[in-house]
Amino acid sequence: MLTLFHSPRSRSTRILDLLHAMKALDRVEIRNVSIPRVDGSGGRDLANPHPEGKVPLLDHDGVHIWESAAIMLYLTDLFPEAGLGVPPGHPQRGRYLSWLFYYGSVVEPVLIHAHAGLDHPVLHVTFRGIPELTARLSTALGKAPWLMGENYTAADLLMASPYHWFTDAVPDDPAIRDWVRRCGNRDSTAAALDHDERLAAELSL
Ligand SMILES: N[C@@H](CCC(=O)N[C@@H](CS)C(=O)NCC(=O)O)C(=O)O
Repeated sequence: MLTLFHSPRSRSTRILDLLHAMKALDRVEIRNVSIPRVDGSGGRDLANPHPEGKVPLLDHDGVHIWESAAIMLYLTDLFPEAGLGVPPGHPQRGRYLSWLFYYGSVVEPVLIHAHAGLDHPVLHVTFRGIPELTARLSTALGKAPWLMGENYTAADLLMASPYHWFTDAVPDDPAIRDWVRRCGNRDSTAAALDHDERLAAELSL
């Protein structure tokens, strides 16, 4: 059995989006939990098994999978027929893994450092910065409409997700701006956001 521990309007919303895009909602139970919010509202939910009380967390028959990129990889591997991932053995598999891991290991730290106004040589040596991230996206999206080429995948969903929250951070590059817009305009994303608002009402958010 698959259970997603989810809280609306959070990083977990992108997992809900993926489940809508994969038409896999009937395969996963969505468990709505509260989390502490930056505005001081909410609070840790004892029903959430994440060791730090965070979301998203996916439970598959008692095994816990945490971190958005790991959950996306796990789900796209589990439901390959949905075509939102790149399966093992495919020549582009390594590229798919690289975008997912680059997100968690580099993109989110770089965007959070910039948002927090943090700048330090050690951070730059370790993660590089916004110009390098912009160049990576610009190069990829200058060649093809999506990060993996001709098809939208979970890599696009994950990599574009922070630009929907930090709209000021969207680079001033026409190919990147167009990609962020196309990622946000998908029917499955609209359905997921609608679903998320219904879940938010349950938690009185
Ligand atoms: N790197 C994790 C981050 C998860 C995370 O920070 N989630 C936030 C929601 S946006 C959370 O649960 N915060 C509650 C807390 O910090 O206690 C991922 O991408 O899954």
